[in-house]
Amino acid sequence: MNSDSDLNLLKESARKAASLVGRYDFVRVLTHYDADGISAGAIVASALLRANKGFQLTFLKGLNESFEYERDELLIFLDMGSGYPDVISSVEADVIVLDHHLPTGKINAKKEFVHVNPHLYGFDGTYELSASGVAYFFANELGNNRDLSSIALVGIIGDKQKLLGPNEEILKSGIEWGVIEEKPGVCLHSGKLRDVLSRSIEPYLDLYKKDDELESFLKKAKLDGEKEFDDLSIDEMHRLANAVTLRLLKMGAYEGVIEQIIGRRFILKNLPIVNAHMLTDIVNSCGRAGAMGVAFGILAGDKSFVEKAVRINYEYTTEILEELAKRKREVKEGFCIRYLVMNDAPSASSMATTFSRYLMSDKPIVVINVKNGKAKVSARTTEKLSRRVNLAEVMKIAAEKVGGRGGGHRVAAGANISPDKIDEFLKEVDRLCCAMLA
Ligand SMILES: [Mn+2]
Repeated sequence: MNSDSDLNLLKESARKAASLVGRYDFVRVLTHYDADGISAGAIVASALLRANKGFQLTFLKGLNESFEYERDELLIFLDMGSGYPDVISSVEADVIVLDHHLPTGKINAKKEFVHVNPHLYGFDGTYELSASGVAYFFANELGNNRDLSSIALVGIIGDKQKLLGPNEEILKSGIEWGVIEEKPGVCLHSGKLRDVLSRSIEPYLDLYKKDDELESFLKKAKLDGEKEFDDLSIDEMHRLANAVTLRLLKMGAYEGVIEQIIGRRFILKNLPIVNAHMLTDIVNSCGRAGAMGVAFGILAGDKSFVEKAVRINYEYTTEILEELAKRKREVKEGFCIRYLVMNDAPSASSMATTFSRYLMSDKPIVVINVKNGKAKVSARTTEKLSRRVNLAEVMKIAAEKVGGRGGGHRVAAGANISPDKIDEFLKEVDRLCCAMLA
């Protein structure tokens, strides 16, 4: 933890960003398509709208993708930029970067430039502030936008952060403003308990299509599978929390997961889906499915998108649950890592996250998905292992060695490489992880 003065410096830099916006009538916003990026986009869009600024919002998979702009525009990059100093340095327009990825080099901006990133002010951007949180502080320098704290929480949960430091301040601010409510219990989706448990991915309980196991789970916990999660009594919620904890421990899940999902859950009182945990999963799956507009609509408060978003989430979840069951046996052992190479799979990153958090938490895992002639790499590990292994470094070095590009966070990183270099890349990743773990 750090002192308050650090957060004041971050806010000061957010204020500089806000005053740069003051010089423009129109802003071009580029954001990432995951839950944190979409939340950051929704926060910045609302704040710009309220400040009477025109804007265009574009979703990108990353800065490997090209983007267009005019030289007399202001560009705001959300949830990206800090790890791509060369791309940001090449932009011939005024630029604001609101990001939380580890800054990897010096940015030599061509014009006006404001960089707001928790790492620059002594905070850990992996756990203490996400892009949606940075966007929240920026929005509150543009005006009073404290009601947007509920959207910031979606990004915080989406990036699996902790409610510490600046994140804790955002949570407090949301509770004070009456848009977030904290309740005791376990973080699961709303719905019939039986469906909720069997279809849960975060936490993954490994009860999908395991009807007998699910029934005995319910019976042991003295819970009625037909009951709605939202209608559980305090006692029932308590028994559910205990049963989920026990199951996770038996599965060999990473112990840090338990403190994240057991104890308290959050209600977002000013959004169309009030279960924070469920909304985060829905926003995430809409992003994965390429339906960023649907997720954005919900975060902007539009109820008419809910039905479509819930359907997208259902389909996405089914795909992931089927894929997890099928691929579990295909995971291979390296010396210091595990890895899985897939072709045309729905999502490498969700698979990597679930394996690392719930099923194989004792070694870093690297999941590669080959699609359209490109190999997309997702690497994940636990917070505990990340004290020794820095996956951002590993991905960067190994990808560059084979002519690709990589980076990210210590616990969660990625790379893009050429499919014919996969073996060489994996060898280098394993070697680097062994060296760091030694
Ligand atoms: Mn993020």
